[in-house]
Amino acid sequence: MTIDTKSLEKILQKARDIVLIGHFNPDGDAVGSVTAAWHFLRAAGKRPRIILPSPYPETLKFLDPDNPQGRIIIAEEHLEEARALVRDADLIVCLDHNRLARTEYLEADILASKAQKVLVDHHLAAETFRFDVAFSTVDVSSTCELLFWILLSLPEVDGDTARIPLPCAESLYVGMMTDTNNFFNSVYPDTFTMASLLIARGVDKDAMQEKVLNCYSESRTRLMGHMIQDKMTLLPQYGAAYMLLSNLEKDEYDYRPGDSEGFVNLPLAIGSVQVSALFTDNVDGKYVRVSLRSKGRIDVNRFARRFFAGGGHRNAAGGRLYMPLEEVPAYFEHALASWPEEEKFS
Ligand SMILES: [Mn+2]
Repeated sequence: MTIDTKSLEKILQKARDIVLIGHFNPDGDAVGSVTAAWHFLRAAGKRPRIILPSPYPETLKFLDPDNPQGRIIIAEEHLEEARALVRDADLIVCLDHNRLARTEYLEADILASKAQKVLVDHHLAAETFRFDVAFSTVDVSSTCELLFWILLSLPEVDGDTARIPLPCAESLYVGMMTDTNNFFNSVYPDTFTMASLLIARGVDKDAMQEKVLNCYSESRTRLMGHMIQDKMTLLPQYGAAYMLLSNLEKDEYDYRPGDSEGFVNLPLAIGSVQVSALFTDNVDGKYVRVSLRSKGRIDVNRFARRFFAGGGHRNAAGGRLYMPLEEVPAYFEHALASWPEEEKFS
């Protein structure tokens, strides 16, 4: 895949202080894309900084650049520092989110900043009009894959992956690996090309898997068992299943950010389940986080937009509900019952 990067090249030439911003509740693709961009820009002589709105999973800590200037700044914990960086940047790059609102605390600051703004994202209906340059397509596995093809198209790389620093290549691989659920979904022919090129570049695929997928705590694996055994409800009339995760249970199982990553996929292993939902109390208890997954042509992106104030992709979407967790099952059933037939499939 080649990408026209001319307008980006012009912006990059002039920029020195570059702020890379991921989304709230960062996943592997968010952390992978901001750290990959950091390593690339740093090697290119720029002064990049990374901001994530909220803490990210501990299993991804190894991607955090081991450098005081690379340290990821969590806006939730260091809001003034994050705001100052956004204000003083020459260039802001938003990665892996389609709406500035997904930066949670920083939307107004980003809009007010005089910095040039670039978007790199793979979600539907991105706010491209808010950016000077926007790379936005849904025909890639992940933001990391899109970023990989952008980097490869830049003249200083010119298709030669040897010119991509190894830590950058590792971050790109991890973002693609996590967003595809380790090549389980959202994989395109180019995704395998990317994986092949990155492995040839020196990325240790097995080591990445080991660090990201096999380094959870005991309590996380026990929580997973508890969710399947005690918290999963099937609604056969809708081919649906859902699980509820309360803040009380999070305490009981010593929950860390990212621990419920992948839980929403578990019910899909059941042949009759076509749609799966995970409802999680947010840390502050102010709302319920909604994760949705589906099989085949069932479109949970449109489902999330209509009923859960969110969106995403056809088979993976999310949103929020402002109601107590115990009211969610009735709302979910109501949503399934009133989901218009013409919106179910895409
Ligand atoms: Mn992503």
